[in-house]
Amino acid sequence: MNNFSNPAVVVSDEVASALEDGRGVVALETTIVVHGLPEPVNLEVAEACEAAVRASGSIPATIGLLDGRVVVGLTSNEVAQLADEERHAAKLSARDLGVAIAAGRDGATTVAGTIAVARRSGIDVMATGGLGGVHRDAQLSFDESADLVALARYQVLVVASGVKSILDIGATLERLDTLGVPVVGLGTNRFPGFYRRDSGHELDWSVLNAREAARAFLAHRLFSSTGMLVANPIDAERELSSDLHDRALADALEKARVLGVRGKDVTPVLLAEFARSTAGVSVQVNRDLVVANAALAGEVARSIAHERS
Ligand code: PSU
Ligand code: MN
Repeated sequence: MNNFSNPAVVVSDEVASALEDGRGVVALETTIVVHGLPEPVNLEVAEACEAAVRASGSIPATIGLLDGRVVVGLTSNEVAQLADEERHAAKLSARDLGVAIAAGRDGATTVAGTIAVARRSGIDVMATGGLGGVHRDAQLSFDESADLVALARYQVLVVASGVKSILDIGATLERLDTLGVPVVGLGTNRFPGFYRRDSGHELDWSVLNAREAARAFLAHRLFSSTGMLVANPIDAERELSSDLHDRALADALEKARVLGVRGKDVTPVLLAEFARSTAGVSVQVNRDLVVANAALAGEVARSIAHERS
């Protein structure tokens, strides 16, 4: 089944039959693989996320654009093609999809781009590392990730380890409030700070497990057309130490300021500087949290499928 019935979108046989059978399906993004993590860990993460979703009893649907066709359920070969630097895959938010399709481009989808595709394909759940958010200088730059508006627009449950600490976390939570997007901690009422378990911000709501998250989302959908954020903190023994974190954060913000980066490049530059400053430790933490989020998303998708049947 192809809900798009449009040649610009190709749904893999495995994903199409999982959707038809009412099984849990988890959308996975590709920006993290192409623009967020260095080689060779990026491709290992893509594989590990798919394996984690399968181990939770759901089917992964990695999403990206190849030669102007949106693929829902990329093979690992196709992910590797996208990540090949020579192909210069673009970073695609929701607004970029149509233009990139028409231009016949390759592209990696962000959270916003991925949930736009997921929603239209009938996929309810997505996993990522950290949601995009409001940048620290947003009052001057107006830089607020389109991920926030996309979550308000597309009814998809996103599992993330909060938002990256490079952002203005308090402002991001305020925007999610305004946009009507519920934020629910998994086993915690503290909002996670990506590399660290606790960003210092409290949450109004928490759930104990994937099943409760699934039920909350199904109930939310009775009254609202927005998505929902399930905030899953990294394991305590895997988080970045506060010393290392604070030093890397200062380095990263300074680097971005000196380079004067703008727009789409801001997040990749900050993440790369974090990796340099922590001698790769932040990459390992990022890897671990994304894979854990994929596993949780797999459980949530399976619970949603179960509750509906
Ligand atoms: N999570 C990660 N690494 C990433 C991202 C998320 O662990 O690179 C990506 C996602 O694709 C997210 C994007 O949508 O960062 C945010 O980019 P921007 O701030 O330009 O909206
Ligand atoms: Mn931005």
